[in-house]
Amino acid sequence: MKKYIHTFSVVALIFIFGSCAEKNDPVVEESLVEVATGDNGEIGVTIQSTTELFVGFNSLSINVTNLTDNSSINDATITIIPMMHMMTMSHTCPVDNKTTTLNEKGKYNFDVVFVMPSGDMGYWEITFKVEYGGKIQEVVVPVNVIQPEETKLISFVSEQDQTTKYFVALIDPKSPQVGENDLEVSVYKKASMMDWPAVEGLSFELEPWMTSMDHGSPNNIAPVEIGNGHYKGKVNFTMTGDWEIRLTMKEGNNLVGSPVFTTVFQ
Ligand SMILES: [Cu+2]
Repeated sequence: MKKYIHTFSVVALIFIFGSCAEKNDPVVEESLVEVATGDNGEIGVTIQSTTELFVGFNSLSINVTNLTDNSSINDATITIIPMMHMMTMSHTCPVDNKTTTLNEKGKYNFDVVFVMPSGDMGYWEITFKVEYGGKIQEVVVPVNVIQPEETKLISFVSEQDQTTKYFVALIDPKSPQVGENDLEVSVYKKASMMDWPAVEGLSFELEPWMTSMDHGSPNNIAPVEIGNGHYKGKVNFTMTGDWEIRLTMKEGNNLVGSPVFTTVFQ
């Protein structure tokens, strides 16, 4: 037992010092802001996120309240359906987990990839189906989705069939800096207006490029599949300024598309 404790503390120390040395990976928990609320007279739903909602990959934290006594409802199973209502039609968008229960942080979490901004073209609503106490309640919450300054979602038609529409969301880096940055993307395709499945089994090539100075960088790791249509790697920026994250996306040996994300940082 003593040996076990000793081993444990050494591992813990390595972990603590290891984290301090890793200056590109601040372990700061981002604070949440309220982005939308709605209720059906009986229960209320509050949506929080780290920023206002944008075209791209958004992590939503949901609180559900019983309006009769303002208590939190923590034992619900929640299903969401985001929907954009446009002039002549409606469509949904990719959701990583359509149904969830309370997580260990005391939140209901959903990862939603909005594919268009709110505006003249149409508006977004999220329908929450909240199942608890033996019944299902529905709450519709209107949400505003902005187009961010730097594009976080790229869509294109497959090079293979010239028909299938793919969507690649840039999840990380969120705030790029000089040196090694986590790189994470998730990929979806539009099977129909109501069906936007994650795409698995892809492979990537990666080339960061500084266009203004016409050079790349060494020590990059192309994103590899981690499940659920997510792919993770490392991108190395050798200096501040403007960078392109050039990706080549393949299915087997076949090119699907070449999304390029651009970022500028100081
Ligand atoms: Cu739309």
